[in-house]
This record gives sequence, structure tokens and C-alpha cells, in this order.
Amino acid sequence: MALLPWSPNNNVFGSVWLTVLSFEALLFTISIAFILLAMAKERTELRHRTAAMVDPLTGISNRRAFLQDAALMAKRHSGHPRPTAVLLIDLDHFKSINDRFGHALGDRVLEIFTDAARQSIRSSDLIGRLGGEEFAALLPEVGLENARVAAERLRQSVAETPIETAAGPLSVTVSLGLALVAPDCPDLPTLLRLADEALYKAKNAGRNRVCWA
Ligand code: GH3
Ligand code: MG
Ligand code: MG
Repeated sequence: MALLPWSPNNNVFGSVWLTVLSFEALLFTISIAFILLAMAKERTELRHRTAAMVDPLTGISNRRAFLQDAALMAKRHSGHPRPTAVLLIDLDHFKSINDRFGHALGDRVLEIFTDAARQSIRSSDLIGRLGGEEFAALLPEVGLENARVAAERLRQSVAETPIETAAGPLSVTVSLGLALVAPDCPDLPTLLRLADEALYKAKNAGRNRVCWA
């Protein structure tokens, strides 16, 4: 108020400046309200988008997000001299773990497995939970030998890390199917099908092993 021009009749409330100032304050309040509303809407949208893409138990990509990101990544790395690999991973006899130790421990096994899997691959590789106790990873530019090493590292780290339960340590194993982009560059669905066939082989051969297409 001290900075406002002096009003001759000294009637502050009748001054046009007060009207201007009040109008400005009103505009300011309305703008802030709109900005806050827009921010809240954006946060809600982000939360919904994340919920649609992230598996709530393990915090990694769900099936939809994995398939979407993997298709993009496989395409981006196609033509590279070192091929891209797909790994399908399935926990062995998981139903029996649930049956013997309860669903809550089963959930914990899935979380512990996810941590082990993330540590066995590069941070630039993709990993996702396809559903239940089945997971997939996309390893771009690895080649067969490195992909086998990564798969074997993961298999071993799960097998060698028993999970503490009230009834004592529980040993968990996984079976893995591995497929590589062939020179004729098949698409992701073909790669996943090949990896699934390899996983089936690993299960039939006695589980706790890596097989490749
Ligand atoms: P295999 O070695 O042949 O893979 O046998 P499996 O018992 O692992 O496979 P199966 O498909 O028979 O059983 C999978 C089980 O996984 C059945 C289902 O109840 C359980 N499951 C699926 N999702 C979840 C989950 O989010 N949490 C828990 N605790 N269990 C789950
Ligand atoms: Mg299983
Ligand atoms: Mg399964």
C-alpha cells in the first residue's frame, strides 16, 4: 500500500488501485488452483500408467510392458553382429512350495528370485514377469556364449541361495529356456516360442537347468 500513488481524498477503499490489486489477487488464486489441479491430474495419470505396466509384487515390468518394450528393443538392436537373446525362466515345482509353506512364502520366493535375476543380468537388459512364476529377460547384443553364461549364473545363484522358512532352509530351483535371434532375424513372438520350447526341454530333462533352442 505504501508504494501506491497517494490518493487525494485519502480514501483507500475507494481507490481504483485497490480494485486492480484485488482483481490481480483473484486471478493469481485462480491460476494457482488450476496449476495444482493439473499437477494432481498428471500424478493420477502417472500412477495409473505405472499400475498398468508394473507387476505389483515384484516391481518389474508385467507381461504387457515386457512384450511391448522387448519388441522395441529387439528391433533397435537387430542387425547388430552380436545377436539378442531371450530367456524364459520358470520356477520349479512352485505349486508344491505354495502348498507346503503357504502363499505368503511363495510370494516371498518370487520377490527373492526377482532380486537374484536382476543381479544376474546387465542393468540395460530387460526383465519382466510374464505371469505366475514365469519370467522373461531380453539380453541385447550378447551372443550365445554370453547368454548361456548369464542364464547359468542365474540358475546357480537361485539354486545356491536357500530361503529361510520356519521349517528350515528351503531350496528353490529354476528352469531356463534360451533362444537367440537367428540370422534371418525372427520377430519377438518367434523368439519367445523358441525359448518356450527350450524351457519345456529343460523341464523334461529334470529341471534346474538351462536349455537352448
Ligand atoms: P513346474 O516345475 O512344472 O513349473 O511346476 P510348477 O508347480 O512350478 O507349475 P504349475 O504351473 O503347476 O504351478 C504354478 C503355481 O504358481 C500355481 C499357482 O498357484 C502359483 N502362483 C501363480 N502366481 C502366484 C503368485 O503370485 N504368488 C504365489 N504365491 N503363487 C502363485
Ligand atoms: Mg513352474
Ligand atoms: Mg509355469
